[in-house]
Amino acid sequence: MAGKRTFTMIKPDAVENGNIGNIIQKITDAGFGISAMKYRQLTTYQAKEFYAVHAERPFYGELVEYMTSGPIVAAVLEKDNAVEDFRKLIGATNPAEAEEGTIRKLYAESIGRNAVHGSDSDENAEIEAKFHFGQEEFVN
Ligand code: DAT
Ligand code: MG
Repeated sequence: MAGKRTFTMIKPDAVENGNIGNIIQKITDAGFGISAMKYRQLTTYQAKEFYAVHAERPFYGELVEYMTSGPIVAAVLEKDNAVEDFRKLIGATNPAEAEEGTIRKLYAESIGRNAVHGSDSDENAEIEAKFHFGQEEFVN
């Protein structure tokens, strides 16, 4: 289903700050359906694997530590043009540069603690969805 699905995580800062409900509301208000969702704590191994593409970046260690600092909400979202529309909804990686009304502008603390993840391509959306969910966990 190319173009129809994206993958998101509500990251530890947003969970800690009590923003799970606010963020899910923004997502559903924007017209995304939820195909799968779970509340989970990532292990260091899982966080390293999920962000393996950033392994050489200077912030990798900090990123893995942060992503394992508390529970996250992982979800697969459905909508036409899901990847691009969701990246618009979350805003720039650095909340200081994110547009007004975007999820990161509203709820992120900093570039390193930026409230939500959104897949950057259809291919990565499928890889990331499969990383977190088995086929039986999808409602559609
Ligand atoms: P995005 O999450 O917008 O796709 P990315 O894939 O470039 O951004 O980076 C993944 C995550 O790594 C990002 O959400 C937060 C962290 N990160 C990126 N750049 C950073 C930086 N300069 N300092 C600290 N953390 C950073
Ligand atoms: Mg990215």
